[in-house]
Amino acid sequence: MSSEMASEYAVSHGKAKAFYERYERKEELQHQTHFCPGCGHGQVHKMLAKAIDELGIQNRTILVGPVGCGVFTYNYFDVGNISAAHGRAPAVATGVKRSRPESIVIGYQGDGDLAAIGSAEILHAANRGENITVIFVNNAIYSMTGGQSAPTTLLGQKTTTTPDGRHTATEGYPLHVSELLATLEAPVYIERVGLGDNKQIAQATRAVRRTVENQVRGLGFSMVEVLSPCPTIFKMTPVEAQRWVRDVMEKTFPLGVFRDRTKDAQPRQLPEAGPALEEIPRILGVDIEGLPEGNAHAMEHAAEELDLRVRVAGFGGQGVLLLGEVLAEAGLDAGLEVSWLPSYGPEIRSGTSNCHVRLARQPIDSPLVTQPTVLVAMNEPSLRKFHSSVRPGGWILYNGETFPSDCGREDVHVLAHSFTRVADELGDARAGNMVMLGALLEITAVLPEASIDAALRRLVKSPKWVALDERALARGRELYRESLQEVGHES
Ligand SMILES: Cc1ncc(C[n+]2csc(CCOP(=O)(O)OP(=O)(O)O)c2C)c(N)n1
Ligand code: SF4
Ligand SMILES: [Mg+2]
Repeated sequence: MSSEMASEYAVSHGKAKAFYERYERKEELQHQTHFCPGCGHGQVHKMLAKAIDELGIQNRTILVGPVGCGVFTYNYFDVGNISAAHGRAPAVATGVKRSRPESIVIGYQGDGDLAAIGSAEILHAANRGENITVIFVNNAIYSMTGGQSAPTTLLGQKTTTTPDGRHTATEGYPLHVSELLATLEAPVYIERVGLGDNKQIAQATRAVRRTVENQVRGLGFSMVEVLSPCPTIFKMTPVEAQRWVRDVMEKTFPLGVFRDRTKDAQPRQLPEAGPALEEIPRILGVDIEGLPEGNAHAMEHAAEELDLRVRVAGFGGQGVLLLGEVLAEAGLDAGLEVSWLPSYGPEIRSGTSNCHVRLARQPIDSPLVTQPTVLVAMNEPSLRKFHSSVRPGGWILYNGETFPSDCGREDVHVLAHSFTRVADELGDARAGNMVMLGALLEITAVLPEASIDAALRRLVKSPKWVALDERALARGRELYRESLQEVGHES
């Protein structure tokens, strides 16, 4: 073997320089990523980091991350990072590349992100021939949100939204994004690769590098589509998922190069720098003197009004979202302004779940609750995560017999109890959420019981569960009243 060949085949271990030394995402997980074992995203991340290293572009790379399981690109890649709204990476990448043409701008997207909600953005960025790189990780499903069908879901493939399998009559045909974009004039390079076996992985590594290199050479729009396993949602072992990509997925999505104009393409002319910011009002003929300063005081008037901000957090399966929904529905029934915002963790494995609920008399400006007046912590990790965010004078309801002393605060009220055990004694531990809700309702006293009853009956269909939940709510109210007596107050 020649020394040149030997270096091509040399195995190198170690982390690419384009990755951070430590991942600061979570204190306890700094040595690993959030991806499940066998996830294709992890492999594609490595390929991209390697390409950035090899091309020596780390200092001028700007990575535009997606919403989906690839959302944490900014935790892993030590480059410039931007998080785009779901599907918008090609539009964001366009803006970045045009304003910083010397940068290497890479959009990273899943199939839900790119082929569903972001189908317009990718189509037009490709059609304009933007000089950007797109890494498209196609696992034929919405993984992060738990397995709904995507435009790339295969015919017959069962998903949570196509439980009998995808049918052409109802969901149409799998969308062939690479082939579709290759019908456009402008794109310079489009290839579909897979992660189905080692040979495919080697080809994918080359293709990822090539799409980045094309941009370094200034050639124009390049995209690599990577058929990728998601063992968790496919409900397969990592090896089975990898084989499925090769033996099943590839039949619908053949691998290959669909467009290669890199030989003839001329480096794209960079647009001339735009006018200086201060020049813009003059060009537009706008007089900026005397424009209003903005409405910074708009919220002040709502201060004394009802403004209940609740954060509910726990493990998936504890009824976190339902607790929030009952609260919000009851608020609606009582004629209040309400918002309910669920928040799922992107990693299916740890299965955390939390939601934000606001009840107010004034219109609600944002559904986000970053500083709750009441925190309902259904497990210890949630308490640890959110206890410091509670507003002074607010409440923490904690599902645990003893409140961890290092989470104590002088300036908030605490009600700690094993609400799950109480529910278990009532008939089913899963009603622990309603025991906690009962305590919350008694503490806050903002909602009439009739509204709670109406909400419960709307959201819980089984009469058996409605009856149990009502007992749980009543017991939660009692627990709060009893706690007042214990500390010598009379309610
Ligand atoms: C505007 C908007 N709509 C919907 C969602 C919910 N959502 C989050 S990720 C996702 C789909 C993810 O699927 P995909 O892009 O294929 O990524 P994967 O998790 O499979 O890698 C959806 C619909 C969202 N976050 N924002
Ligand atoms: S759910 Fe699927 S796509 Fe998401 S991290 Fe796990 S294996 Fe990867
Ligand atoms: Mg997907």
